[in-house]
Amino acid sequence: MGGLEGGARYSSGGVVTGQAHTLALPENASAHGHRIDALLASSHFLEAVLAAVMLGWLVLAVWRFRNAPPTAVDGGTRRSRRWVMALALAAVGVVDGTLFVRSLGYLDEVLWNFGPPMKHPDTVRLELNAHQWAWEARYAGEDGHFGTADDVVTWNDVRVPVGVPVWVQLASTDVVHGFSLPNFRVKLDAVPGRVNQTWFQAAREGVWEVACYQHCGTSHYKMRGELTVMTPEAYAAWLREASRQAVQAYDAADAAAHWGWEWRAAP
Ligand SMILES: [Cu+2]
Repeated sequence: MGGLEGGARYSSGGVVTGQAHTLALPENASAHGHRIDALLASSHFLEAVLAAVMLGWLVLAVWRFRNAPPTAVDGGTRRSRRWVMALALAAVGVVDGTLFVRSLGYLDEVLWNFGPPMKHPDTVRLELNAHQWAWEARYAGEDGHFGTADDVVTWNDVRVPVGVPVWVQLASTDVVHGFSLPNFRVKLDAVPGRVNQTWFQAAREGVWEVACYQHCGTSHYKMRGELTVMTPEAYAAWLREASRQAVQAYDAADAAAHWGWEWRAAP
């Protein structure tokens, strides 16, 4: 067992049930995570090529000049300087250029594209409040509005249906936290005084880790929740029941429990 760190997959009882890794990354459970993995894989590949070329060049130089007397380095000839400049620029252009273009594609099509969560009729809207040291989640409940008696509030227990966009609005009540779903390649800063937004879509059912990636105080290591990806039917049944119970337990005088906000427009 590899322990819980690194985005282990575990059952709802908190027991590790298995870890499948590609490229030493946590198992990908999201619809878009493979694009991040592909970016990492392509940069690793290009770096390996660069390292091989540089090492090869070094070995070649040592072998070729093995019997030459040592001479002071004077910066080489104009021609050799041009060669070095051209190769360095080509390396930066190819490696960083590839990463830049593919990252822009990801930003345009996924990360900064709130079209899918805005258009999908079953999008789950989720307000998340980071604390020292827990994740509090708020769902609008049966009425579809935040800030009403039937809002469902959970602690370290985020539930979403599989296959639909999950639109997250994230805040913090104390210090800067980092909302991280390692298995979904999702990271977002939780900053006091502002609401940050992101979205993701689960590709399969399971129980996954909700982690804090920002050191946020003495018990930062305990700041961990579970993300349960359910069938749409199970999710709907859970939300209906939790919403019904929330109405019964609602206490208008409990100001601390009313931390939600009006749902914001897409950034
Ligand atoms: Cu934290």
